[in-house]
Amino acid sequence: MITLYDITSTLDPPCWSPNVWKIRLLLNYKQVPYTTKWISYPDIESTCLDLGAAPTSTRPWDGQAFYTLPVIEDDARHPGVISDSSSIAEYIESNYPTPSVLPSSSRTLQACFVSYLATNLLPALRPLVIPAVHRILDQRGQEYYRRTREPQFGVELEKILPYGSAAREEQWMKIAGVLDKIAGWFDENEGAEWLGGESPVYADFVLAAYLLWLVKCGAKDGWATGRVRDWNDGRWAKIVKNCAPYMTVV
Ligand SMILES: N[C@@H](CCC(=O)N[C@@H](CS)C(=O)NCC(=O)O)C(=O)O
Repeated sequence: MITLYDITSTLDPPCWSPNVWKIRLLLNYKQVPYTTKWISYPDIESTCLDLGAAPTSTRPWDGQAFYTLPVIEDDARHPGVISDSSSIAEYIESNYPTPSVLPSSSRTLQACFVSYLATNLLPALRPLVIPAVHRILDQRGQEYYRRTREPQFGVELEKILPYGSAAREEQWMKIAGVLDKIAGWFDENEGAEWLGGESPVYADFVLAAYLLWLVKCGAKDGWATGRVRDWNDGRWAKIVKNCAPYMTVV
């Protein structure tokens, strides 16, 4: 059985982290049996160290080893502890191959798409979503998040693109620009609901995970007001709806 380590919050169900959503969607889609362990932000490092999970990069705030979730622990295999969402996706695809989400026919193109999301959509979303993440965390998570994120932005979380400011509107427009481009790529395969055509590929779950970040953390002027949700003829709401069968939390 696989254990998926996810970051807890005050939401019900608690999941909100985009990197963990990628893996949860994948496990559910492939119907791989798993359970979830919920970890508070300040406990991620010690949990990873206890499991023997490798760091995934260096911490933006002090250059030390960065321990992150998702991590999976597959007690059926040795070594079965994997960190980093892309390595976890590779592991799940190799060990639970059907239905395939990383076929060799589309692997390179998926890598290009995922890279575009990481370098364009993610940075555009970050200043709008990060202050909203703080609101939904448990108390220890909130304290840790403020302590580690504020130095990166150089201001209090509440002062990052304040509600109603022109800078905030500009940021929403940046997101619209990125999403217009992606919508144009989807239009190249008119009628297809997934990048994978009739069924999803891993890159579909990566896109859905970033949208779910926005949906779940809920900036007050975001998804609930129609921003992103209703853009590009409702394409983004449709993607979230199409992923609903794979959002089960176990
Ligand atoms: N490259 C990693 C990044 C994972 C990541 O950044 N996870 C965040 C939550 S979304 C985390 O665990 N941060 C730990 C911290 O800030 O201490 C992946 O794709 O899994």
